Order: sequence, then C-alpha cells, then structure tokens
Amino acid sequence: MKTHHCNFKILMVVLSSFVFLSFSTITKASTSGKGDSQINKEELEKQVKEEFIHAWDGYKKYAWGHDELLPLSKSYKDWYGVSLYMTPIDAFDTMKLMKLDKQANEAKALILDSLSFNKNISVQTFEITIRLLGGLLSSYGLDHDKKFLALAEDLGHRLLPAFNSKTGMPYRFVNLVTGKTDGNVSNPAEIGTLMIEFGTLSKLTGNPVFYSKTKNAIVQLYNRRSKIGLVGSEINVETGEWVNTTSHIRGGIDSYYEYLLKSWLLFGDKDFKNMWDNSIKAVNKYLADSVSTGFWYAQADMHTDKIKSTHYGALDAFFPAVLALGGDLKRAEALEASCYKMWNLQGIEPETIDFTTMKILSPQYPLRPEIIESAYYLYHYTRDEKYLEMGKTFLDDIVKYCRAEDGFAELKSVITKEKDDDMESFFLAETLKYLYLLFAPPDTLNFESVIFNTEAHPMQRAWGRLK
Ligand code: DMJ
Repeated sequence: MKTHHCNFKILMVVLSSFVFLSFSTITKASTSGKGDSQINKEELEKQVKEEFIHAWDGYKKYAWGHDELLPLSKSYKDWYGVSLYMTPIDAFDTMKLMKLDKQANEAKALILDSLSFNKNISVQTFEITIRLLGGLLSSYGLDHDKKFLALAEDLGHRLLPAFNSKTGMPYRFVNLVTGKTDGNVSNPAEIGTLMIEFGTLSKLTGNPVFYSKTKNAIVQLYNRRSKIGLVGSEINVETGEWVNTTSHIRGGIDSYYEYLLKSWLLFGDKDFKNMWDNSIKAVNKYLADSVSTGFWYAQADMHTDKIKSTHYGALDAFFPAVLALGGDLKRAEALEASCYKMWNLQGIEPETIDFTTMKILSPQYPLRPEIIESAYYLYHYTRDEKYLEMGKTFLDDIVKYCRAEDGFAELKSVITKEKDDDMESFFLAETLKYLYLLFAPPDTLNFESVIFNTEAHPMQRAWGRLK
C-alpha cells in the first residue's frame, strides 16, 4: 500500500481538488449547471412510483406467490424450489412509503394468508435475514399488524441453529425445519450482517437471545482482525482460521462495516462504536487509494497491507452512504463522484472495473441499488442538487435499458445492453425505494429516526435513543 498511500494531509488536498474537478464534470455532463437545473422532484417522484407499479404488475402477472419474476421468459423462480415470498416481503415497505394502498393490501394478504416457514429446506442465513427477517420487521414497524412480528419471530427461531458453531460465528446455511447446518467457510458480510435484524427482533419480543448470538458472532470476527486492524475475505466458522486474507470493502465484507456503524446508531451499544471507530481507521489507512481516475478503495493483504488488486464495482458503491452516515462527508462525496464515473463509462453501471485503467472486468448490471442509496444519503446531508441530477440519470438509464414489457430485466452486459432474465427482489426493496426517497418530500420518511438494514428496510431508532 505504501506506493498508493500519501500522507493524510496531502491526500485531503489532492482529494479536494479532485472533488472540485469531478463535480464540475458531473454538472456539465448532466445539466447545464447549478441554478439552471432541470430537476422536477414531483414529476420524478411520480415517475418512480409508476415504474414501481410496472415492476409489481409484472410480478403479479407471471410470478404471483413465487420468489422472483423472470421478466423475459414471463415466468418465475423460487430460490429453494418452494416459495418464501421474497418479492412481496421485500417490496411491502416500499409500497407503504409510496402510499400504494391497493398494492400493499394485496401483498399483505398474500404474505399473511399463506406464508409458512415450516419448510424442509436449507436456506442462506444472510440472504434470508436481510430480505425476509428485515422485510417482516419493517413491515411490522410501518403497518403495526402483529402477524408480521409473529412471522419474524418464527423465522428468527428457525435461523438460530446457524450460530451453533464452535466459535459462535454462523454457518452459511441452515435448514428451517431440522436446524441442520452447512457451509463452514463464510465471510465477514455473511457473519456480520445479521445484527440489525436479530437485534431489533430482541427489542420487539423481549427475548435477548437474538441480540446476544448475533453480537457474539460480530465480536468473534472482530477479535480475529489482523494486527493492523483489517479482516480477510473468508474464514472458517468452526476453527476461526482465516481461509483468504484479502481485505477490502467489496461484496463479502461490505455490510460487516455497514452494520458496525449502524448497530451503534440503532442500539446505542458502545461496543459497536469502538469496533467501528477502529475498523474505519484501518480501512482508510490501508485500503483508500487516490489515483488519477479518482478516489477509490483497493484490495490488500490483511496482515501486510500489500496491494493485491485495484478492483471496484457496483456493490462497493454502498460505501459513500456509510462514510456519510459516519460523518465523513469529504471522502463520501469524493467516492460517489468516482462511482458516478463508473456508471457513465457505458451509460449504466458495470459490476466490476479496474479503477486504475477504468477497464470493465465484469459487464453485467443486476439492477443494483448501492450507488442510488449513496446519492440519497448525500442529498440528505448536503441538499446539493447534483445528487438529484445523478438520481435522474440513474432512473433514465434504468428505464432506457432495463424496462421490459413486464417488469424490469437485469443486463448481461452494459456494453451490448443485452438483457438477462431476472428481476431480483432488491430492485423493489432498494433500487426503486432509494430513488423514490431521493425525490420525495423529506417528511415521507424521517431519515434521522430510522436505520436502514442492508436491504433498505427501515428500522425505528427508538432503542438507541432510550439509552
Ligand atoms: C442486496 O441484497 C443487499 O444490498 C446486499 O447488502 C448486497 N446485495 C444486494 C443488492 O445489490
């Protein structure tokens, strides 16, 4: 890392001029300039709502009662052969925020009348927690029907055996009926991204077991950080040994950092503040990288800080939001400017690039939300119109390239714009929710009173405030 890292002061000077230059470019590229903005928030809010209805109508027509819409074959997909109602659960709180009463009522009836977790299937602990447990808890928070909480509690109990490893770090898979576990090699994201959901479940049910198991898992992971304060990308949950020592903020580690900060803000538990403060220092010291193309985060060995690669991608674009939430607006704005360059390489965002050459390494766009989430956070903190302009670009490009006859389709390639046959539930939970919240009046959702889980499900912040 030494060759890539300057002294902090120099970095910040370079950064500020870079931010200035990048944002001039952005302004020129997207509109005729500040004060001459073409943004009509009301119209855009309305348009996002219409696009959401288009996505939901596609799901209703061809995938009703199933996990996901396959928009090109006009069919459906269930992750585990039987449906866990992934799309309706992920989408319900977006409908509530958009005040789509008809759609919210039909999704609610589907979920409450026929969903059961009594299914003999082995599910991915992380995905089921962030999408379903998170979705059910925020549904309860916004709708107040206790049946949502009952479903969440039932699911929470069925997931608990995942933590029965020697270290207490969860196995990647757990059977919802037998509790049989599988997948002893996991990663920080899958181990550390359960706290907000399980912690909230403890607060709502009064049962501390959910909070203590997930907190212990995070502490176990954190305690295995290297001497320079970094974590690797794969760890064995039985032995506690690292299997892969590459450190980064990319998929596989990303939301571990997000949840350290957010768990502190949500629960007011100082242990999380301490873990966040120490971790972000190390990340900024060893992984932050300023090069001619902008400000980015690289991959380095967790022990030696030696750079291994300079990849960055759509998933990594969650980090400006986390930096902003943690109070570091300078780095957050600089990184979002880099992310926006990545989006504009081909008019829509590739999955991975090499940020030193700006070459595309993985060309797909699976309808991801992260860059939009970051624009929403940055607009909240700065009220700078350039983030609305970015949002308009994101919306226009998604509609232009991903809108299908029924629903929206992922892209196989942002270069050829060839579509792929899937509409992930996070498109309704996150991508369209963050776009909507970006344009909607601030009182649509009081930003300061909630913490979003990593799937954009808002959890009430009352717990932390009580302390
Ligand atoms: C979502 O399921 C969550 O945002 C997760 O943290 C990362 N991947 C997808 C969206 O890209």
